[in-house]
Amino acid sequence: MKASRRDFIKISSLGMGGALVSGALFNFTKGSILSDTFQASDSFTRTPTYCEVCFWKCAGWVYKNDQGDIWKIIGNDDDPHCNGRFCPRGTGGVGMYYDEDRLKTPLIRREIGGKQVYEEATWEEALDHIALNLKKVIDKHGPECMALFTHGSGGKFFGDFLKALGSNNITAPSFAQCRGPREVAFLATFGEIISSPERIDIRDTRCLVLIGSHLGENMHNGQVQEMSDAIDKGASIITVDPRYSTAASKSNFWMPIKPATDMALLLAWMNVIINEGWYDKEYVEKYTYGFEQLKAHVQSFTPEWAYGITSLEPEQIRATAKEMADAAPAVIIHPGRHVTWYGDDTQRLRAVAILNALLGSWGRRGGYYNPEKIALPSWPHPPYPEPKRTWRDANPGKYNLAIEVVSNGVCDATIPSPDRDCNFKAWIVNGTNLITTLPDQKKTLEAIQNLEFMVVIDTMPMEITGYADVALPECTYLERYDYARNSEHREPNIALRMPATEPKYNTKPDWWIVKQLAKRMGVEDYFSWNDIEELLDWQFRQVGTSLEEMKRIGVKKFPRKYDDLYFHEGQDVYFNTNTGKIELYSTDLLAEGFDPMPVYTAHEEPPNGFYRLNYGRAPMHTFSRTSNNPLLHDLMDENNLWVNPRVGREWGLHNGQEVWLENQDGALSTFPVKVRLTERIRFDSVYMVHGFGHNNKQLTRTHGRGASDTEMITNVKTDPIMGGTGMRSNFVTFRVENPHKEEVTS
Ligand SMILES: Nc1nc2c(c(=O)[nH]1)N[C@H]1C(S)=C(S)[C@@H](COP(=O)(O)OP(=O)(O)OC[C@H]3O[C@@H](n4cnc5c(=O)[nH]c(N)nc54)[C@H](O)[C@@H]3O)O[C@H]1N2
Ligand SMILES: Nc1nc2c(c(=O)[nH]1)N[C@H]1C(S)=C(S)[C@@H](COP(=O)(O)OP(=O)(O)OC[C@H]3O[C@@H](n4cnc5c(=O)[nH]c(N)nc54)[C@H](O)[C@@H]3O)O[C@H]1N2
Ligand code: SF4
Ligand SMILES: [Mo]
Repeated sequence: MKASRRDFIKISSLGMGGALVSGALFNFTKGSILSDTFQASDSFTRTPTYCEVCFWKCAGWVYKNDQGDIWKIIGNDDDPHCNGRFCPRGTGGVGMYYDEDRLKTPLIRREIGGKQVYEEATWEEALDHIALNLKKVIDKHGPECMALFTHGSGGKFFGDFLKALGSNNITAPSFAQCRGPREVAFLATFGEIISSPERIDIRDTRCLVLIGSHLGENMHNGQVQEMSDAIDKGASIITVDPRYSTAASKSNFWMPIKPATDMALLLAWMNVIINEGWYDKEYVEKYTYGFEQLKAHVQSFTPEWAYGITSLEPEQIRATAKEMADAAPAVIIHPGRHVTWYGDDTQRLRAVAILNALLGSWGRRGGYYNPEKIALPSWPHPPYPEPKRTWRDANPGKYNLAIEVVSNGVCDATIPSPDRDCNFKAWIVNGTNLITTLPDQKKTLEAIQNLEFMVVIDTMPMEITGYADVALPECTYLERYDYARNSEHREPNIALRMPATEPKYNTKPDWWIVKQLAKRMGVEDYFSWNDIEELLDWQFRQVGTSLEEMKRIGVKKFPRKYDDLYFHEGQDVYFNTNTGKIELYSTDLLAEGFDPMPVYTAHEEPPNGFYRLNYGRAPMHTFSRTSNNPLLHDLMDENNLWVNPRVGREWGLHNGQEVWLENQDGALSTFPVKVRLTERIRFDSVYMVHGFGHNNKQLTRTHGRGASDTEMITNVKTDPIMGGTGMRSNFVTFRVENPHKEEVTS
């Protein structure tokens, strides 16, 4: 077989040999969180951190025993993200540090004897090689032909590096594969985005409506805690989910909606709430724009109409509308987070936003609060050069309402096409496993083959690292400083991450990597601090604290500037929309040629013998990043395929049986997945947890365990408003015999 431009490199590195590779370190036993491995000790030292296992970024303390082993991580009591408690993944974060499969030293792709291999390199060699190649791309195509894909803390250093070089094509999958549609929808409605942690006052709510948000499996810490407190205080929970989720099991109402039909339910709820006069009249009158148009618009969307589409009983639709209205304004129709489902997602989230507006929950206790954060100044630097082109020029006329760079837009524009005069030529990929993260793997791989250069910075040998020209090993969050966490909340607060221990192997933090690269690329003026301690201490001193104090306390809270967590009675409020009001009728969407009010459109149905592929989270894993983590792997080592027993009978499937998946376009799963027969999933769908089915053999624990949902997502419904990738219009069928057998024997 001829080598393609960029072969996936499976074999371990060539060259300097085993010196840097230590043997298996610890033999973790089932369920243990280190306690079987290390001696308990009376004398501990503790250092502050914030967790990097997911993006809730809980602040905690890392404890080391007197042998210097990291012993445990626990939550910081002062932290509003976690209130002193970590989720199972956060506790298991120690496994990221101890994982013996980690990337251990820089690797450079070389062609030796016609075969592509990774050669171990020193940091000097790797950084020189990167600088040389980025300069080549810049000289030939301009700096705007570089893009950064990033997810996670170190991204800001690389972002600043790219801006210093003259490109602002900085993108994260957390927009177009995740929360983008809700941000654009809420911005169009209220003039503000939701952001993270979500500004929802679950603590004080009387009714929480979850539309697909599977809290309890989605373990975003503070939110899950507040939900359980709210339940204890008697709040009612309404869960709309085709699957009997953990949240559904805690709910007063479970609405097992037919997948892909939520818009019909939302419109019917509006119809009932408006026609019964259950909306907040004073609020709507004072704060909103377009009520009369909305009222006329929803007249035909009765619960009876919605019943035919959603399969939800009209009586249940009315009863739940009443439940929400009785609780209003202390009601939250949850804005969701991973909301890129069917391609009309911005409009669905507009419907969610409008419903909240009708019930007057925005700006009200138990609804949506007004979050605040402090302004932590940036280290002074020269102005960034003005890029001559941006990702928008590569996607002319598209996604004008996107408020962040659209990752799949950058990916598309990396594949040469006669329709566009600009292509991306170099990618820097930091902390995102694009192969499992972007839908339509074939396209992602095609884009990568068209690159002149790709650098990947990761802690683990993931699928994406196998395609890098240079792979750089970052040390884990337990071994490094990062920028302080500064996210908005009820009270402004900041959190420090500092190293609990020295970096293992030959790994380095992003701040160091970027500073070294900046020097080599002649943009060191933008990073004129000596080291990160100087940078952090300077920043902290601008807001009345210091690195020394932050090391002691980990989290610092600041008083709010204004008493504006909620609206005051009768307060005049200016909303940052074209009309200065909450826009039930969106002037922005209209101006862009889209429906100013949400409409229902039918989505594709599964062909005969196929089932809609539904996917989600497991409490003990985060995407693809934790499946090889020794501690979390012990808690869950593969995903299963949830299949309704009726479907199981039709196919003669039994519990635990391995099946391969094939989708509507003929894509086959590389690995089999075990069937789990359960009434908790509808007969028209199957369900699996995202993040398994790794095909990189260097992930020794998780390679080949379970199946990958991403491999089955080839039909992508792009949201025309903001470019989000709807991923739930894929249908799978079962292959009970190994479809790869022939390939193996031939
Ligand atoms: N099929 C499918 N696709 C999805 C989703 C889905 O459910 N199904 N979910 C979507 C959503 S909601 C999101 S937010 C995105 C998330 O997408 P990603 O952010 O790409 O998530 P991960 O798959 O966890 O990839 C994170 C990468 O960061 C690496 N990493 C971990 N810690 C560090 C670190 O400290 N430093 C560096 N440099 N690297 C680190 C990990 O090893 C891993 O390679 O995926 C989206 N894509
Ligand atoms: N443990 C854990 N927690 C996490 C993460 C993680 O990786 N692990 N990732 C975090 C991130 S970045 C994100 S974005 C969130 C994602 O978490 P959510 O925003 O909660 O995820 P979704 O993918 O929107 O929702 C998944 C749920 O939607 C249901 N569903 C599927 N189709 C439909 C439909 O047509 N209608 C309705 N109403 N429901 C449907 C599924 O059955 C499933 O229960 O989780 C966050 N929390
Ligand atoms: S929710 Fe869990 S994994 Fe996410 S940051 Fe908090 S402790 Fe870490
Ligand atoms: Mo996400």
